[in-house]
Amino acid sequence: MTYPTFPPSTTSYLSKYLTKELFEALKDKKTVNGFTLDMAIKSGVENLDSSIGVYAGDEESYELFAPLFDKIIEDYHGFGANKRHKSDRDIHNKSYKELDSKGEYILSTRVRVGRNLAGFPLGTIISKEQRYELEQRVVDVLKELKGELEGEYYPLMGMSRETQNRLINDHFLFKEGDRFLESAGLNRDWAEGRGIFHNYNKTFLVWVNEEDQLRIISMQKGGNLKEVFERLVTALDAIEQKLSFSYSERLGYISSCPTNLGTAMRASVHIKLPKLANNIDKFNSIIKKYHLQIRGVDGEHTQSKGAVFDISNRRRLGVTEVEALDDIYSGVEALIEAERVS
Ligand code: ADP
Ligand code: IOM
Repeated sequence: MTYPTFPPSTTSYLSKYLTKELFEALKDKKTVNGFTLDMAIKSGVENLDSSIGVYAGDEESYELFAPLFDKIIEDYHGFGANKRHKSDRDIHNKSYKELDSKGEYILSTRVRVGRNLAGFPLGTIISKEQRYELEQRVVDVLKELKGELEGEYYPLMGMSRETQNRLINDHFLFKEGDRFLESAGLNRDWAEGRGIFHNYNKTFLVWVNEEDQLRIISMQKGGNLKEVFERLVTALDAIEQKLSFSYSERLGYISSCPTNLGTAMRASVHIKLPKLANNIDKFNSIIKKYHLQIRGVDGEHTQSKGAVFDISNRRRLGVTEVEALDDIYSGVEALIEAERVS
């Protein structure tokens, strides 16, 4: 393996922080599960338009390759190496109101967390047998959920192309063939051991074995962030009784991409902002002030359509779930106000 060089136009965190010295110091290290620097950086080396460009293979990767990962983590999350993550998902004394009671701006609200099972390597290096074993364990737990969360698991293997496309177009299912995940090893043996669980009205969903082993999702039409978050917490409380997740005292929930450490939570709205779309400076200043992120309507690495944007909390580590929720709540409130008076 030789030191990768990046064209000057590359903006990934990998290209920013992987110095030749760091590369030389880390290139021969290997975690107990066999994860190497080469594997960690492959996605960013092959995809120059990556925003981050690195993935982990297991919890140990974050310690062994800390000289690289910690720089990226500090820059992305503002979380220094001496900090410790804290969790708090109790919103009972929060007075979140419906963000868009007349339904003029917000189309839908979604809150997801990423989770990976303790005792398994992450998806980047998990074996096919382990992936199937993990899928079975997870499905056994999800099938026991009751009440509003009750639903069914649909494996990707054997799902018709038509059903798959419908679920993707309706924003319920992950896409196929993501080149960033492909380079990271996360699409190996596609579609084996992957699938989606959802309740009957598709307000609670679990993706199995995509970028993270689990993406636990609560979503619905409109802007009721509180209701969406509370449903997610109810589901997490139930699932955590049966599954134990990979968690570090320092970094919180372990995820395959460092952007998702900590809370591993992304709370988003799909929101129509035609006036702000034409006033980019104002739009960006609100996004920056409230620590938000803009994505396109079909998820990461896609464009907005018809002035509808995916707005979410950018910080996930070093803030609690409640603080991340405050970022999105106050930020979206400010965006709507700015759109209204523009
Ligand atoms: P993740 O949120 O897990 O990081 P993506 O950004 O790729 O993943 O989004 C996954 C899917 O979730 C996409 O189809 C995207 O359109 C959909 N999505 C995200 N936020 C919302 C939302 N607020 N309402 C409806 N769909 C959403
Ligand atoms: N989380 C991950 N999909 N992403 C940040 C990849 C990247 O663009 O580097």
